[in-house]
Amino acid sequence: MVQTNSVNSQASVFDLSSYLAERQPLVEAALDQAVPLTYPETLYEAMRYSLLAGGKRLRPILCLAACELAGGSVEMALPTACALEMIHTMSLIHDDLPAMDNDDYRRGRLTNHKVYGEDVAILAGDALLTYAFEYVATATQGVPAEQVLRVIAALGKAVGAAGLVGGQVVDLASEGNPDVTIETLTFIHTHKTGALLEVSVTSGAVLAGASEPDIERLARYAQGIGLAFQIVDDVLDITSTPEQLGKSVGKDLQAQKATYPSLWGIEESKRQAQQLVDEAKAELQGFGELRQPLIALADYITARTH
Ligand code: GRG
Repeated sequence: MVQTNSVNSQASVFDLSSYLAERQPLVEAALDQAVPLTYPETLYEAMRYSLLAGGKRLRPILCLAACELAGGSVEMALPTACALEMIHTMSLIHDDLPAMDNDDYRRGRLTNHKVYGEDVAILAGDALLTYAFEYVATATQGVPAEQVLRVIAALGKAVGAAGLVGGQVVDLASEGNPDVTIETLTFIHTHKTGALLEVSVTSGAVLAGASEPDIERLARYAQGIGLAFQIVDDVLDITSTPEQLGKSVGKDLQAQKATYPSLWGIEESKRQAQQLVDEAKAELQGFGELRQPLIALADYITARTH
C-alpha cells in the first residue's frame, strides 16, 4: 500500500495518506465484486490471486481523480478504473512468465505461474485482459455511449502494439544490447509503462465529458508522471531491497538492460524524474482545488520507496 506524508502544495495542505486510505479500499471492493469466484474455479482463482494481491492501485486512483477533476463522479469511472487494474495485473502476470522476465515474486507473493502453472497463468492474463473491455462496455453507467466507446478505443490503443505490447517487444529485443540509446529507452518506457498511465488519466476525463484542451493538458501531465515513474522504478531496482519492493531487485543489471541510471547515473536520473514531475504539475494550473490529488500523486512518484 502507498505510504506518504501530507503534501504541502500551493494553496492548501492535501493529505495524500488519508486520500489513499479512502480510495484504495474502494478500488479493492470494486475489483473483488467485478471478478467473483465462479466455474471454472481454477481460472477465476488465478485471476483473483493476482488481481487482489494488493498493488498500489495507482492507475484506478488516477482515473477516478481525473474524472472528478473534470466534473464527473466516482461512479461514472469505477468500471474503467477496475478495467485499468485488470489490464495492469495481466501485464504483470505475463511479464513474470519464464518466456519474459522469469520472476518468482510479485506484490510480495509467488508469481501467478509459480502457483497455477504457466498454462493457467497465460490464460488468467488473457481472461483479465478481455474481461476488462467487456466490463467497461457493460458496467459503465451514466455516461453517453460515445464517451464509453472512446474510452474503449483508447484502452485498446494503449495496450496493444502501439502501447504496452510494442514497448515490451522493444524491451525484450534490447536485452543484453550495450548500445541502446536514450531514444530507444524512452520509446520502451513511454509505451510499456507510460501508455497505460496516460490512458488512466485521460479516460477519467473523457468519461466526465472534459473539453479537448483539458484532455490534452491531462495527457501531458500523465506523460510526464509516466516517464518519471519508470525512471524512479529503474532507480529503485538498484537502491531497494526485495522486501521493500515485494519482488526481486537488481534484475535490470543481471539482464544487462539499459536503464536511465545506467545511462545517466542515479543522481541525474532522480533530477530528471523531479523535473518531469514539476512540468507535469505545471500542466494542472488553472484546474482549481480538485487538482490536489493529481498534484500529490505526482509528488508521490518521486518520493516513493516501493
Ligand atoms: C498488455 C496484452 C498485453 C500483454 C502484456 C508483458 C507485457 C505485455 C508488458 C509489460 C508491461 C509491464 C510489466 C510494464 C511495467 C509497468 C510497471 C512499472 C509496473 C509496476 O507498477 P506498480 O509499481 O505496481 O504500479 P503495483 O504492484 O503497485 O500495481
